[in-house]
Amino acid sequence: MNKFLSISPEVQQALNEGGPVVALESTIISHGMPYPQNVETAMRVEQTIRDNGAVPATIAIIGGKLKAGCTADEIEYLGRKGREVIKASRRDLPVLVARGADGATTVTTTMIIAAMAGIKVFATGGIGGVHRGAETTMDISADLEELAQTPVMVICAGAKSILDLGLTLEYLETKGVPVIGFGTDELPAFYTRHSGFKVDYRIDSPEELAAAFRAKLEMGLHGGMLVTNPIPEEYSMPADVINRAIDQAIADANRQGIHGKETTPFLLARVKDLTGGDSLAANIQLVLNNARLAARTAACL
Ligand code: PSU
Ligand code: MN
Repeated sequence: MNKFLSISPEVQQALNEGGPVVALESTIISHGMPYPQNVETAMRVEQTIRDNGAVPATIAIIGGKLKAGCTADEIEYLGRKGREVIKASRRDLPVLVARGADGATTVTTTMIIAAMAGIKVFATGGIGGVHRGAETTMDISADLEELAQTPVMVICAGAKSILDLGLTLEYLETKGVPVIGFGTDELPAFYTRHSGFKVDYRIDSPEELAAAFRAKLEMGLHGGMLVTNPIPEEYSMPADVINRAIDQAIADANRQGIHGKETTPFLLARVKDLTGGDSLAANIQLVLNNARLAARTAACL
């Protein structure tokens, strides 16, 4: 085991026994939702994974240690500190670890640490991607590069239209990342079930998700697999409401000169404010839905 990694006893035992484990990210806790809903949601997501027969491993960087499996106290700490915790992507790891600092892991760093620990399935809300206007800003999330190289299945609810969804799919195609729709042919757009873009393949069962990913691993093809799981109909938002809020949030970000790693957290917080909390309720439900599917899929692997 590598000296930077700290695996909780419960997660280690499940891994030793070959039992199902599901990784969870911490940027969604500290930067993706407000306190205290962030901590409540993180704990509900862990419970949902347990209820579906798997062990949750919330991933974060605490005191310079790469943690696979956070305690309730650590989750509370990350949630309470919120945006004061450094949002840690791949490029942040060397300095944070050397300094013994804390970091909230994005999809990228959660994949890296999950792979180090031997965890194959990871549930989250939404991934980063190619931002609108990337043809001039070059703002493309490191999440896409990580999906290209690190062997973890990422189960999400698609991507928000704060991104350019068409360009995000093109990028994933170039990088050889399979994009699967769970029970759908269409890429879900996070708050809504529809984007107008097609996924590569529709898969209808956790067994087949596991079989496809196992085949990828056994062939030695590096990189991950992106599973997009639409938000349950009853929790999805009206497309016009959410799209108006997103357009407004992007205009605000441009006017305020928001850029770099601040862009995504700014847009998420602004959309939440503009929709009066409805988007937060939808966000919580889709994460729980992804946690259920991830636990069932991990059990098949
Ligand atoms: N998209 C969401 N919710 C999130 C994120 C993205 O709908 O919480 C977070 C994830 O941690 C993701 C990160 O990995 O933002 C992407 O940030 P960036 O666009 O700066 O790469
Ligand atoms: Mn970016």
